Amino acid sequence: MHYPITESQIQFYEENGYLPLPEVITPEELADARVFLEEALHMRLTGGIDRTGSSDYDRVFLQKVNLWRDHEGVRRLVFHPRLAQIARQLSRSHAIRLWHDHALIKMPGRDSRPSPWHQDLPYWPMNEAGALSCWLPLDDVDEHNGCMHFIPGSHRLGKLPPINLVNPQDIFAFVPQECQQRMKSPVAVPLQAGDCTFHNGLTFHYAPPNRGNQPRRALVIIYMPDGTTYLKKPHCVTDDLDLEPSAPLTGDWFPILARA
Ligand SMILES: O=C(O)CCC(=O)C(=O)O
Repeated sequence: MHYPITESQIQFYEENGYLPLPEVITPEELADARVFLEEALHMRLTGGIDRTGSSDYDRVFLQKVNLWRDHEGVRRLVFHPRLAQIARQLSRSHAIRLWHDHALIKMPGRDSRPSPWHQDLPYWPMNEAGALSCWLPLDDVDEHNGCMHFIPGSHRLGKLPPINLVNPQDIFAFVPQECQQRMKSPVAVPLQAGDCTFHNGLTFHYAPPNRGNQPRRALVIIYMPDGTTYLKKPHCVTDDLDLEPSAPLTGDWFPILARA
């Protein structure tokens, strides 16, 4: 099934730096995704997600990167042509590659911490902007259990310093004075499981603590336009790949998932 994206949705994404989309996966795909994610996490976390999560970082979210490498069902979801084609259209690229996936599980309870306001691109070893994330919750999300919040238009500020997710700096302190007022209008995006948001790697985003009583499970698929090149800096995905500075990010780790 193709998911039609209109020119006005692309323009909304370009203007605001994010785009919510309803029902990007079917109820059957959602049911499978929940099983696959659970299985993949069990392979990485001894005892499963309910038995881990005591570090300060884990209280922001349990993060497991590149589950597609471990689990065939997760791989099919991460490589899903419908989602990749949306990413390609929003980035107006001729071809879109996988950067990586990660599961972000925000555990419930009094210890749960917010995902602080940050941009993603400052963490990533890429010279160009343009990479974008599909944030796909496998549970219904709202302000009570950790839905995403965005600052519309914040991606146009360009790349700011990376934010420490455990002891966060105030990202708004890096915003020039004349833009401060505009940057203070966050939009909360509650979603049903199976809906998603796409956001640009430069868009400021945040999620509140999970005050519900179940883990908030999100699978995030991160895409980059074909032609994105390597910026030499530490990152768990590229550290062992022996890449030359400015080499295009290509090959088995970064497959093309959709073409025009
Ligand atoms: O899921 C969250 O709490 C934060 C998500 C996030 O930071 C991201 O997808 O880049």
